[in-house]
Amino acid sequence: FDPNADAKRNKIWQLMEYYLGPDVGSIQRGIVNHVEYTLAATRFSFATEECYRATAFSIRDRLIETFNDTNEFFTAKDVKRCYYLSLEFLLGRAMQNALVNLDIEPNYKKALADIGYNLEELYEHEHDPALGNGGLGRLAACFLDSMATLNYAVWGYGIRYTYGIFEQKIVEGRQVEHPDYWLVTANPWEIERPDVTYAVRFYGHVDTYKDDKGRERHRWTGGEIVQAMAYDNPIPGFDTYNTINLRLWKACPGKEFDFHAFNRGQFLDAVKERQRAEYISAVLYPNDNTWEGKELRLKQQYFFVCATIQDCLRRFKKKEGRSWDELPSKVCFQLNDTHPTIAIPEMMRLLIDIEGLDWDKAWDLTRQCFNYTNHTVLPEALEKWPAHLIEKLLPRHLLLINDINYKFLCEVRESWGDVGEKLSKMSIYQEGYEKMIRMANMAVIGSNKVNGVAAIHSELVKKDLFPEFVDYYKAKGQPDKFVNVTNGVTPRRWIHCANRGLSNLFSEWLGSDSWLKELTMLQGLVNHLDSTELQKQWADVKKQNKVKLTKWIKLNCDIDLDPENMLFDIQVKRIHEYKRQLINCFYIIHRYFKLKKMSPGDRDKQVKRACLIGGKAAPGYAVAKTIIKLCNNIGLVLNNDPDTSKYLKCVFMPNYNVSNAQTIIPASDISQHISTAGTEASGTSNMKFVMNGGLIVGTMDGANVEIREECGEDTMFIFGALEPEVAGIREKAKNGNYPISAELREVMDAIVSGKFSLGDGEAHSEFVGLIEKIRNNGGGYNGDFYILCHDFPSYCKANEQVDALYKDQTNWIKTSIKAAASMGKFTTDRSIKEYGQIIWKLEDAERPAPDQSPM
Ligand code: HBZ
Repeated sequence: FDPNADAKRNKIWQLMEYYLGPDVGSIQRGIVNHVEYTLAATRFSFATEECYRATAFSIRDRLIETFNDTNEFFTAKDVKRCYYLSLEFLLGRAMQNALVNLDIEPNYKKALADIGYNLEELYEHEHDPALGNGGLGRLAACFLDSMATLNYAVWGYGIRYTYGIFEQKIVEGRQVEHPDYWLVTANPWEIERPDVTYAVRFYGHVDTYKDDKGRERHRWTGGEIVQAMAYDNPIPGFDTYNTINLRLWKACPGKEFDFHAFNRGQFLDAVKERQRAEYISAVLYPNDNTWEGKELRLKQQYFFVCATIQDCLRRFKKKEGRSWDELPSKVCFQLNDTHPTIAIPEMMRLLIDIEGLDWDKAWDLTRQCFNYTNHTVLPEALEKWPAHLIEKLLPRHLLLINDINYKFLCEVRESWGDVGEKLSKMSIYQEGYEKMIRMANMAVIGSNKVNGVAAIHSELVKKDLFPEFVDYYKAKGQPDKFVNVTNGVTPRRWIHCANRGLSNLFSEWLGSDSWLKELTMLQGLVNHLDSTELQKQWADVKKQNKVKLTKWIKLNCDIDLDPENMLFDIQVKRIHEYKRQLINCFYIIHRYFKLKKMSPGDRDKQVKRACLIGGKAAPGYAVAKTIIKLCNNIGLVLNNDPDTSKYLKCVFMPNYNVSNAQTIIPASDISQHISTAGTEASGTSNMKFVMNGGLIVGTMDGANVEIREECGEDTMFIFGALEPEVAGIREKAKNGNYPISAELREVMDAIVSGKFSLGDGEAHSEFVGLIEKIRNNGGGYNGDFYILCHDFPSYCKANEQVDALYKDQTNWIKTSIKAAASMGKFTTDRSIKEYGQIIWKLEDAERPAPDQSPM
C-alpha cells in the first residue's frame, strides 16, 4: 500500500495533460519537442520532411497512451482474445487515419497552419507501408480498423518485412520492379520491443525419451535458431478510447554465439552466418492467387507462427491459476488463408512437448481455438508443401501432422467405413511420386469454423473444394462448420479519408456523421433522391475528384484528360487472367474501331470515355506482364490518333497501391469487376467504388452478386455467363463448338496484324501468343479458359447501356446516389460483428473514458 499513490497519480495526470492535451498549444509543444529532442533538428527552422516526422512522433505518443490503457483494461477484465494471423497487412498510410480515429484532425490542422505547415501536404510525405499483395492483405488492414472500433480484444500478428510489395515503374510500356525499401527513413509509427523476443528453431532432429511417468515424449533439438523480435503498430478505433495492436516480427540472429568458431579464428565467418537470419523477414513474396513452393516462404510462415503462438500462450498463462481447459474460452485464432496453417501443428507441439499435455487433450483444445478463412477456389493458389521439405525444416511438425492425419482418417473410417476415394480426398496427404501436404485440408481438420468471403464463394467452397468434409461434419453433428462472412471495407479510410467532399455531403444531408459507424444510415439519402440541390452537390464532388485524378495522371503519365466531359472508366486490381483485364482491352479496341468508322458528326454524339487501367503483375507471371504491355500500347495508338483521342483515351496508371487508390477510386464514373463467374472470391474494391458514387460494370461473381441484391439491378451493368453455366461453356469450347463474334474477330485480327505492336517484334509475338491461346479451341485444347469469347458480346451490350444512361445525367446521378446509399452492408464493421458473434464468440470490451480530473 502506497499512502502517496493518489498524490503521485495526480501529478502524473497533470504531466499528461501538459504533454498530451488535445488543444492546439499542447499539439504544437508535442511537435516541436520531437523536432528538437527526437530528430535533433533545430526548433527554429525545420523542413517539411522533419515536420512530418515530428508530427508523426507526436501522434504516436497519443497512440501509445491509449494503447497501454486499452491493454491494461483487457488484462484486468480478463476478456477472451482473438488473434488474426496473416502473412500480409496492406496498411496504407497511417497519419490521416490516426488523426481521424483519435478525433484530433481539426486541431492538428490548426496547430500546423499556425506554425506555417499544411497538414495535407504532410500526409504526402509518408511512405505507404505495403506489406501485402492485394485484396487479402488489404482486407486484414480494414479488419483491424473495425476490430478496434468495435472494441474487440483482437490483435493482428504478421511479419515486419524489410521490403514490401515492389514498386512498379513502366518503362517503354513494360513493368519494371523496384525494391520497396520502405524503412529507409525509419518508421515513426512502430514501437520496437527488444525485450519481446522468442526463439524459433529450424531443421535439427527429434529425439524420443521416456519421462518420469514412463510416457513417451519428443524433444526437437539441433538445427538453427533465430530470434523473432516484436514491433508493435498501434491501431486506434474510431469513436472509442480503444487502441489495439498489430504485432509484426522481425528475424534477428540467435542469442547464442558459436564461440568455437571464434576460437578457431573464424570470427568474421561466424558473424556473417548470423546475419543470414535476417533474410527470413527480408521480403514479401509478390504473388497473389498463385502459390510458389519456396523453402524461404515456408520458413517465413513457421517463423511468424512460432513466435506468435508462444507470445499468445505466454499471455494466457500470465494469469495465475489458469487451467488449460480455459484456453478455448480465452483464446482463438483466425487463419487468413492457409498461409499460417502450420500454427495448428505448432500449437500441438507447444502443448504436448513443452507443456506436457497428452495428445488427445492437446488436439481437443487446438481444434476449438482455430478458424480458417478461405480466399480462393483457384486450384493454382491452393498451398501444398512437399512432405520431405516439411520433414527437413520442421521434423517434429511432420510427425504431428502424421498423427493428426492418421487419427482423423481413423475417425472417418469409424463413421463411414473404408470409403477409399473419399478418404484420399480428405487426407492431409496428396499421394503420388512426391507426397504433398495439403494445407487447406489441415486447416479444415484443425479448425472450429471455416468461412468463405462472399455468399457465392462460400457455396463454391462447400461444393467444389470440401464436399466430403461438409458431408462428414454434418453427419458428426457439426452442420454449421462451414459458414459465410461477406467481406467489407472500412468507411473511415475509404470514404472519410479518401473522399472528404463526399463525407461532408453525407454528414450534411443525414444531419450527423454517425453513418461512419452505422453505415446503413446512408439509406436516408434516398429520401432526397429528387432534390436538385443534392444532385448538384453530388455532381460537384465527383467533378472535383475527377479533376484531382486528372492532375495525378498528368503528373505520373503525362497524359491530358478532360474531367469535365469524359466518363472515367476504371479497372484497378492485380493483373490476372481470371480478372480479365484482357476483355477490357478488347472492348477498348472495339470502341476505337467504331469511332474510327464514324463521321465526325456522329463522333460528336458519343459519350467520351477515359479508360484507366492499373495494377501490378507478379514478377514471374509472363502473361500478366504481356497484358500490361498491351494496355500501354493501346494507349499509345489511341491517345495519339487525332481522329479519336478527344473521344477515347486509354491510360495505364503505374504503381497502383493504397494511397493512389485513395485518389483513383473517388474519381470513377464506372469501374470494372469482370472476372469469369466463379473465380473472384469476393472482391473488395467493387464496394469502395460504389460507396464513392461509381457504378459497376461486372459479372455475377463474388460480392458483385450481393451488391446487386442491396442496390438493385438498375444500378449495375451486369453481363456474362453465370457460374453454373461456365463448366458447360468450357466443355463446348473444347469441342470447337465456340462462336467468336465478328466484332471480337476484328479486334483479334488487328492485334495479330501488328496494329498495336508498334514495330516491336518481341511485343508482337507475345501479343500473338495471347490471341492464339484464346482462339485455339479445337482439337480438345481449350485456351479460352476464362471464356472471354463467350462473354464479349454481352460485355459490349453492358457498355452500350453505360453510355445510354450517362447521356441522361440526371438519371445517372440519381442511380449513383441510390447505389451509394444502399452500401450499408459492406462495411467491415458488419463483417467483424459476424466474425465476433458467430466465429470468435467475443464480448464487447470498451475501455471507459479516461478520467483526467485531478484526484
Ligand atoms: O482476397 C483475394 C481474392 O482474390 C479476392 O476476391 C478477395 O476479395 C480478397 C479478400 O478476401 N485474394 C488475395 O488477395 N490473395 C492473395 O493475395 C494471395 C497472396 C499469396 C498467396 C495466395 C494468395 O500465396
